[in-house]
Amino acid sequence: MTTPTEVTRPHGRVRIDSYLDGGGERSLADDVLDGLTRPFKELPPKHFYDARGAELFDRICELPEYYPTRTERAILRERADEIAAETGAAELVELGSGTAAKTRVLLDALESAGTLRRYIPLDVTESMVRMSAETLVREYPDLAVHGVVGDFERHLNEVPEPLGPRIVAFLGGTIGNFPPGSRRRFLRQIARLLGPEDFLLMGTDLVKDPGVLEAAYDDAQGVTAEFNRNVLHVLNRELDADFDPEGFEHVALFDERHEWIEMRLRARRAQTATVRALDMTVDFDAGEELRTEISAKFTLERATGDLAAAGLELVHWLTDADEMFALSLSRLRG
Ligand code: SAH
Ligand code: AVI
Repeated sequence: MTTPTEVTRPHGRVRIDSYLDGGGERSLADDVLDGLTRPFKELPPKHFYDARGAELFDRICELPEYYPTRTERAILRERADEIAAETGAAELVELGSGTAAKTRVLLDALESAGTLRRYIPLDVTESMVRMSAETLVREYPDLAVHGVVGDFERHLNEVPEPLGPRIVAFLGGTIGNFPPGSRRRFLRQIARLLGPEDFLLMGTDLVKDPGVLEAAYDDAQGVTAEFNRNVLHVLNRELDADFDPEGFEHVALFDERHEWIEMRLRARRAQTATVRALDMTVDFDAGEELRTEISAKFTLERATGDLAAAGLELVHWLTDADEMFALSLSRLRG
């Protein structure tokens, strides 16, 4: 474990450890240097989520076309008591917790089961960790919240030692945003947070009709397009760059061979952006694309294979009646 750059205790039952100062910008700079100098330009999706990006993501979750959030919430509502009984969890660690909206369903079930003691949200968006911590201690009078502001690819070691049996929740299908090689590596790191009594509860979006998938990532109101372009606003602000977000078109395509959605930004015309903080320029030909996200879709076989590669075995596969989305409950292979 390393020392947090900042520890705050805004309330007797809340502690927030922050690990991002400086490191966040460094990693953005590294990702720009690495991803925008290649023939096929690419940026990792974690840079979408500044305060505006987090707000846009929340709006995406409410869109009629974006079925994952409401479907996962419905599965949780139906199965949370069973999950609470099976796990007997005293704490819930949540990776990429965001507003923790769906988390309440799990917290309610664990509270009713009488086992809940602590919630540990980990997210790169500091405002989200603080806001959800402060709201949740008001809503749950016996709950302690230990928030971690950090990058789950770099700061999983900073998750505090367990107080008792735990569930590590990784909801929303965010596991699909990892490229395939690093997805299994990341699952192995998550497995290190688990002891023999602990469980991973992971949300995975499922393979389905490409039309349904593409609509979910290219909504009629253009909210996802704005979310996609937000990464350019982040670069402009954080690295003193001058990308023209409106000079790029939002593209969302289902790649049937890889079974993933790709989001890209396509240059509407030839253009050059300057990234002053890195003393570099980035040229785009007309029609050139920058890949900003993949969102892999799963089958039971794919999820089981990924979990097995991380030393985890499936305990329950929980889906909705239409098999749009699945939650897997897994544990260390005995
Ligand atoms: N779990 C919520 C939010 C999903 S959106 C839900 O199911 O609705 C993805 C979340 O992961 C965002 O809150 C984003 O800020 C966070 N995130 C993305 N990349 C991250 C990273 N590398 N480290 C920590 N959090 C990250
Ligand atoms: C966070 N993640 C699971 C979302 C997804 O569906 O891949 C991010 C998102 N991108 C566009 N819309 C939503």
